[in-house]
Amino acid sequence: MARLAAAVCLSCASAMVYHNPTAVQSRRTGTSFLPDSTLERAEAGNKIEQGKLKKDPTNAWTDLYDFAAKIRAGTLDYSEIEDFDINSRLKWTGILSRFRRTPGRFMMRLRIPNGIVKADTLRLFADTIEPYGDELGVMDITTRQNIQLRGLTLEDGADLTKALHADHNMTSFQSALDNARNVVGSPLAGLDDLELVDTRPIANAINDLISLDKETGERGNPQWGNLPRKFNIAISGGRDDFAHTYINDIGLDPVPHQDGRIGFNVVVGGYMSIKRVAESVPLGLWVPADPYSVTALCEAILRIFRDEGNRKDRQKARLMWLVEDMGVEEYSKAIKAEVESYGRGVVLEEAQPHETGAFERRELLGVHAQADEGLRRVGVHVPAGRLSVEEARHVADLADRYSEGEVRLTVEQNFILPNVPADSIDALLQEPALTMGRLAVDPGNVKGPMVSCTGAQFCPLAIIETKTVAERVMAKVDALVEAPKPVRVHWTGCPNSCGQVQAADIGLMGAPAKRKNDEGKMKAVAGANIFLGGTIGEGGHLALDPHMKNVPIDDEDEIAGVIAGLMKENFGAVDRVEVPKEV
Ligand code: SRM
Ligand code: SF4
Repeated sequence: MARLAAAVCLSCASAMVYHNPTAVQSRRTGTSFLPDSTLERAEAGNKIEQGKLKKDPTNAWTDLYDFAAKIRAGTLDYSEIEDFDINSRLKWTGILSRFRRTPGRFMMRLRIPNGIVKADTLRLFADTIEPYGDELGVMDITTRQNIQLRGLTLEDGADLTKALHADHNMTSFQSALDNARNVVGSPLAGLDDLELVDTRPIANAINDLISLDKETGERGNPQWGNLPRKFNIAISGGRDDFAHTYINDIGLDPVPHQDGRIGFNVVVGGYMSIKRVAESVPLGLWVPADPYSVTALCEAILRIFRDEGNRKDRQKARLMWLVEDMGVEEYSKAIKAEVESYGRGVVLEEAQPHETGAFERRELLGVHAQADEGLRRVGVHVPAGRLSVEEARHVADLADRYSEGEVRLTVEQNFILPNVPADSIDALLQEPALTMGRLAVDPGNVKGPMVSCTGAQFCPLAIIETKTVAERVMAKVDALVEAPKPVRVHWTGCPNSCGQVQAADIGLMGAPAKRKNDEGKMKAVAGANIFLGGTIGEGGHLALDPHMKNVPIDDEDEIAGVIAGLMKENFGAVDRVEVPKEV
């Protein structure tokens, strides 16, 4: 195979001719960056690898507009678009078909580096999805501090990408399938008196490394457009590890150098999947905490992953497998040498010792002091991360009124309003948007820490419905018990663990279950495996094996009782004396 694979327009099958008037010049494809040995392995690789070689997914960045124009002109309909395009290639644009659950509808996954989004962008999202109605047109905050829009048509998705690129310095490109995902940073960046590193410029620089084509200045970077698998990067700003470095392919853990400079110890390979769940391993390296050095490190890790990662077995293609194949020590040497080979003056040093003094992880929900005495950060609970159009507009309005239009998303699927003047707090807490509906500043220790993946309403891989069930069940649990500290209950619809159940205090993962029906026969019902005792923050650990298996969850009162029981046995919860009004 030629090293520079030809880009082919899907609609007319002619090389390098795009119908999109905005594509002014031909661009390199993802495949064109692969060395011959990698191409050979990809050719003999799994179906996705072969599909990527046949039709380069990075060309979907312009095919999207071509499809949209043809659909609008009535010369193409969804059924005529090839399966690989609909189900795989379009994922490079961040637009994912949800046909299995919602025929004719797509989901759009954004990239929101460090989870920081502006009020006007939220309004654009709300305006885009409003026409799809209350059920389909919703917005989800994800477990990567990101946003997904639902109910879209392909055509509207294409329009939105143009608007995002032109006016919002934002893209959905390269947010799904074999791409590096949204870069997670500290939600308290720049606000916090205990901060070691402001993660914002670093998250933005990594986002640009991944998703900005330096040759053309366009969004979508083909250099990282043919990875063997998904790739996650997280940067922590302090000892709280709000970014969960230990479950990311690259985790940047802030530690001051003995000589006083600030930087990160590098951990790699953390991930969750059906086949295996692994905590990161330390690389023994330290990188200075500036965008220039950190992007060199990420580039080296991505380059070696792209060219050497497993192209045969997708269950063994995440970074951890490559690190283990090479051996941590050899892998670490290779990364250091690669960074030095760039000749940019970046040198990776030996990992630095962690501070060991007592440290209590801070809370994100509720009203908290900031480094600046006159300002407060206010964390708001969004049940299961789901926002209706109306709620999204409320969030934008609150941000405009109290936090200079800025909203910070968290991996717990909530948001923070930063820099709220202390003397505005009373007014903010009385806002109807925070007192009359689902959004709450003080949701309590039972409902508040809940996280839920997408589940069967939209996700084709789900075994159970999650978000709506989780919200109802956790309200019931809240009516049964109160807990002295937040108890993190996570729900995930299948073993892919997008809802990170192994990191939860109590985690429910969709699984088969049975119970006797009225005739005394066993019948299949919605169920879950329940994990217990995952920890987060400094020294966080995953609960690798389920504590209970195949527990029926179809009876919501019953499963609420099971969760309340686990809270009492393990997290100091006690029976509620007074039942909250809303249940
Ligand atoms: Fe995930 C696949 C949703 C975070 C592990 N994930 C999917 C897909 C794309 C499946 C599909 O094809 O439809 C889901 C889309 C459903 C939908 O309509 O929303 C999906 N994942 C999500 C989100 C939306 C869950 C949420 O409700 O927040 C999260 C989006 C994050 C983002 O903004 O990019 C999400 N997924 C995660 C995480 C958590 C994290 O990143 O910290 C994990 C575990 C960590 C990891 O990746 O190591 C995760 N998702 C997976 C996997 C298993 C990966 C593997 O190596 O096998 C899959 C399946 C796959 O890739 O083959 C998957
Ligand atoms: Fe879908 Fe499973 Fe991920 Fe939930 S955990 S979003 S059900 S893939």
